[in-house]
Amino acid sequence: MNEWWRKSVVYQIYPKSFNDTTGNGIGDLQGIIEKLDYLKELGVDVLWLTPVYASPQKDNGYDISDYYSIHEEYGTMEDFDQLLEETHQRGMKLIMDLVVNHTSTKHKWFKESQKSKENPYRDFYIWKDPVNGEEPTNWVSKFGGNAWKFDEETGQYYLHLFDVSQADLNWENETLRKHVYDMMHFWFDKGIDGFRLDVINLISKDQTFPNDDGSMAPGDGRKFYTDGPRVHEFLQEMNREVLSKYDSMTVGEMSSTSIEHCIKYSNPKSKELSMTFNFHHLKVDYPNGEKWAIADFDFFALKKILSKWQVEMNKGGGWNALFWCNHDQPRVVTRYGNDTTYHEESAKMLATTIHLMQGTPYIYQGEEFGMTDPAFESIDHYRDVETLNYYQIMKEKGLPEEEIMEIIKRKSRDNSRTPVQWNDSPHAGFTTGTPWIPVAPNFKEINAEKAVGEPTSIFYHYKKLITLRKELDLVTTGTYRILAQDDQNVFAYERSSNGNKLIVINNFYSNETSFSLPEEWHECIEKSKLLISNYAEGKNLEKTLMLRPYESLVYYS
Ligand code: TEU
Repeated sequence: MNEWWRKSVVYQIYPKSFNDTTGNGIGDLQGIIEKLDYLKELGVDVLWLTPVYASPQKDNGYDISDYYSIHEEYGTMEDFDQLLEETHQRGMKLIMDLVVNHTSTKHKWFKESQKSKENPYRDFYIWKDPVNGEEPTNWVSKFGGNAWKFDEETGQYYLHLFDVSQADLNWENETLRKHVYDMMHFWFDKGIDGFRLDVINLISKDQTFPNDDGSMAPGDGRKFYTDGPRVHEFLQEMNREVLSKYDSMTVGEMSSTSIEHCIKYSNPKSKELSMTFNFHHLKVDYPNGEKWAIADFDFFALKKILSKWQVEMNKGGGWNALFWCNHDQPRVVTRYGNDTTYHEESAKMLATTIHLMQGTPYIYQGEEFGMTDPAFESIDHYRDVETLNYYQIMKEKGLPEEEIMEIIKRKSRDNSRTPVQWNDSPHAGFTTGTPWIPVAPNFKEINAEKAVGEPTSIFYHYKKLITLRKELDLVTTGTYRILAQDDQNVFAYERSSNGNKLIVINNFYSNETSFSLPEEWHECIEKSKLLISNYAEGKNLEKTLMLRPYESLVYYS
């Protein structure tokens, strides 16, 4: 197997917000088919679809009620087969989302499980007796509140690390695991090219189910199920039973993980997954680890974290998924860039920063032409279950409405879930009906059609970065080294391999700043070539470079 995914670029599609062809305000599979040529033009290799299975949509498809059928609003299994075929015809691959830490409580397994303690499906989920008349542990759900829900019928609680409608599966049960593997075979037999595995490092729980003493946060609980006791064993079994039989790629979404574990998950020797997502670089704007609070991002922490993962994953033989954006994160140009005065410059700079690192880059729909957070002012515009829960929690804490809305505006997962801005027609060309969530107000200035029509747009910057990865092996294989670590404005690094090297220099701020080239690079000045930059006029490499706001320069020697 040639590990093609090491040289690939992945594009993430959130179908609900991608493109609607029926006019019901919800994106669909035919809508994706309609845009395949656009994606081919961008140059991406793999499409990742977030869940399109049957679902009550409490968490936009991450609550699955049937793994074997397509959610009605998205289309039919025939539409899916057509999408897969047309994707392959264009030389691209397709991966699905595998959500097997939990199912919807509307899944038939859960419905059976709920019937009685003796039901054969009872043990597919995590049921526990009350302790002193209360919840079995003090663990909190990621969407707020206690993570256990009492069921009157049988007098026990079930565990839900996410929404109350997302019941955690019991991976200790061998029959359940077999059911999961059978389902994976079903999709592979259709011809899909792999899976993104949702919160896969949470599947193995500490079987003693202890209370959390609150050393991280009150009732946090994470240490009892994150990278849990049998997680590697389960993934090795999944690899043996399923993954090893196909030429596929897998990317595990790893909540609050560590480098040591990610090396194990993604080193080919452990026979688990191809690569991992981690989120440490996206928590540098969480004051004291708290998501629902506002702080400027910590630039030194950002450089340090990304660099550490570059170096150590490589050393340990692991493989990083590289990304700034996904459907759970605010838009990066608003978050770490500048979405007003330097929209284009900062969007390109951020793209260059991540795309020339080692790993497999992911582009989230709309990122390729600089979509921003929508800055909705009213809670009525928000749809996400986590956002709505935290709105209530913050209200109950007594925070003033204005402050709550300021936090939600910056932090809500809906920031990335507004419809893709295709053009400047009503609803940005996403739908002829009423979109399920409003379109961001800036769609007339920021949209795909405009970007494709301008040769210097963000879109073509992404396209060029994708091409560079294809042309220069160094981007995939080269050694990473951070430069000017203490610089307060610049994130610079070097990639080198077999006597060739790249220097990537990025100004992360709106002020001008000077950058002193490291000594070892002085002898390369003459023969260095500017590969990609984000201002119309480039510049030659010099001992001291004056960098314009958000300027990004990449030289090859
Ligand atoms: O997300 C898991 C996860 O831990 C987060 O990124 C989550 O959105 C965050 O903790 C909230 O602050 C995955 C999916 O990407 C997400 O959309 C689902 O809601 C979640 O799993 C449950 O399936």
